[in-house]
Amino acid sequence: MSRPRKRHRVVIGAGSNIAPEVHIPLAREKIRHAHRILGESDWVETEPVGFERQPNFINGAFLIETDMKRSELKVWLRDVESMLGRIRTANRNGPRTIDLDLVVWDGEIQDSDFFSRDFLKRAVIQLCPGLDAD
Ligand code: PH2
Ligand code: MG
Repeated sequence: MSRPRKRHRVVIGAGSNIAPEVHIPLAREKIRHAHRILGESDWVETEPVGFERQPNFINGAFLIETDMKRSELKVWLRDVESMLGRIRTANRNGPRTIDLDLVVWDGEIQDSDFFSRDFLKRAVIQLCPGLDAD
């Protein structure tokens, strides 16, 4: 008998500045089919960080429960980004249909953007109020 897989609680930060009204719902559907969505932050319009000459973003986050391992989830997130038309260019801060970042894994911050981007911190704290104290 194989052992049951462990469940993990994860916050996925999401952002889009190419047709976000299309790509955020599509991302939600992909996530919903592969994981359990426990919560979703508010979605806010944000000014572009890092590279300014591009449209504003819509940013938010999903709290999910998953039985994927961390490495599996990272690959899965990249696959979803590709399926939703994300094209990777030399500009790491350029426009994108969807960006899905693993921000919190079982209560541990995984992405330093959490500390530098207020909108991301706010979305995460909305989903995991306990993280605020750290
Ligand atoms: N993501 C980036 C670069 N700049 N700016 C905003 N407002 N929101 C983002 O999600 C974002 C960004 C690369 O990860
Ligand atoms: Mg990002």
